Amino acid sequence: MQLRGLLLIVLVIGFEKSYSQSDSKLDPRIINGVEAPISRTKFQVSIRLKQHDRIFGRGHICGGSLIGPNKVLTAAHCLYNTDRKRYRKAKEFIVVMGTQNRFSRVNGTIVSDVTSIAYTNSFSLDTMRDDVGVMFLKTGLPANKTHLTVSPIVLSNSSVAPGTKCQVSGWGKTSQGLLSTDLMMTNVSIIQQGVCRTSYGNGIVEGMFCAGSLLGGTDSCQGDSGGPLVCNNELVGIVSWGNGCAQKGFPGVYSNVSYYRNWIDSRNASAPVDYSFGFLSLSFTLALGILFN
Ligand code: 4AZ
Repeated sequence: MQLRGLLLIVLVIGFEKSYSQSDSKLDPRIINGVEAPISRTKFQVSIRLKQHDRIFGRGHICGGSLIGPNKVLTAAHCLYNTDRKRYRKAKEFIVVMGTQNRFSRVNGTIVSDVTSIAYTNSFSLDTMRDDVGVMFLKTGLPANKTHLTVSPIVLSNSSVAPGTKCQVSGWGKTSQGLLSTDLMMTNVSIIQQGVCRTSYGNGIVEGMFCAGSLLGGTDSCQGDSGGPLVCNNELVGIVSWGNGCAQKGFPGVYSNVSYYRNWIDSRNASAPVDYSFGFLSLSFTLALGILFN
């Protein structure tokens, strides 16, 4: 009995300690950004779980980018239900665009159901390899008329030089530790693969790259996942993972849009679950192996 009491006290003290520790190093997360100008984020979408969005805005789980009138690029991990260890169904999502404030529907806001999703069978939550996914919208951009606050972004098809200044945006966690009400944006620089590997070692595989500030201080964070990293008006990266957010020496890790470009381009509304990237990369690896043998 006494032992149990003692154990309880130890547990409580232990808990308080770890709680206050994580509280005090409240890493500034889109941490230390500014409110995103609508003119520069017309392609930004909010991906939500329909079930949780009965209070409009509460269901936000991830960002995404509009890459065609009915096509959204995001991260595979945004499509995955980690509790149930399976991909979600398209009907579990809604996609919202043309909003700055997550909780407000304004003139021009589009709310769409999702008709199908696509991902690769090689995505792994353990390694975050191939963290790329596509969604198709039921009611995307209306055809034949320009929309004031929503428009798709062009995909990059080449790698971007280290040092290039780019922008990442989203409603992810801020330095307060909560999802943001307003869409935020910050500047991050593309980081050399070798430097990225000094931070993350072999955790960085093909299809990943780092962007951020090695000094820390500004970064994407939880809830920004799936969202856009834009350089020179082209979509270059997808927010994927990192060691915490905005920590010195640990920049954000992004999926490389140009690396996945062929896979992304070849997805269409009638190709829901897909295995071709895994297959293609396997054949590519085999082909390279044969070539260099
Ligand atoms: C996350 O947990 C997450 N700093 C997203 C982005 C980054 C870290 C974590 C990058 O979804």
